[in-house]
Amino acid sequence: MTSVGRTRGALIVFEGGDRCGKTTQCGKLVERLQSQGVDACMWRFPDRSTAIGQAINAYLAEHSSMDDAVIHMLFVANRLEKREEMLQLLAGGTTLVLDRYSYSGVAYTAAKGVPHLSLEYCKSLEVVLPAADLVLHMSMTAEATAARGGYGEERYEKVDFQRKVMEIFGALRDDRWAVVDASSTIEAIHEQVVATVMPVVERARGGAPLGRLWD
Ligand code: NYM
Repeated sequence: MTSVGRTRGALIVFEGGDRCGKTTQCGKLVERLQSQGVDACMWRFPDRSTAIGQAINAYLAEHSSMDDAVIHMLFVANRLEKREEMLQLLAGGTTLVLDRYSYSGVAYTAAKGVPHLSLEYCKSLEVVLPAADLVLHMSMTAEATAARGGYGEERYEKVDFQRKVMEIFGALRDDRWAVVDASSTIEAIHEQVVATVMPVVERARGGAPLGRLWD
């Protein structure tokens, strides 16, 4: 993907298992960025507000069941329907902080171990989307997240499955990923996140090109 100019926003993504504290950290990061004069906003994937997102929500709440390939496609479509808006915001200088993205998409589906839904196949469906400038991997054991409040309310919140998801996140890491110890305190994590994010925001502002997923 080509550079979108000298003032583009950064694409910052939080990833990790369920109940690892991503949403709290996304909110705190956006507040901090804004307080430092950085134009920033937070999105979550799945975006449960769209028609596709509502179908995903029903599936996650176990109010409906779906073929694994179909639900995977819905998660992908839920990102693709936001692609244009995402690119426009970034090009206009807004830093986007995402609570999950395509990395969750491929990790959760590949963790199911369905032969025709391999990691490579899942990746291939999203190559038209921008890559994150930075993925903050909130790392924690599956057992530790299971002890947190609300765990088990949604599909996928099972220790064995989460362990597989975490293994796949580990295999996806490259030099754009930073690992954060999610078992630390909210404030300690936040300070580590801010220190990691600021140089990335500066690089994007300075014209570092936006990448394409999996390149
Ligand atoms: N999830 C999320 C997927 O299976 N595929 C995806 O592409 C995305 C973005 O949905 N268990 C799963 C991961 C989580 C759930 O939960 C969303 P939350 O608490 O809203 O992040």
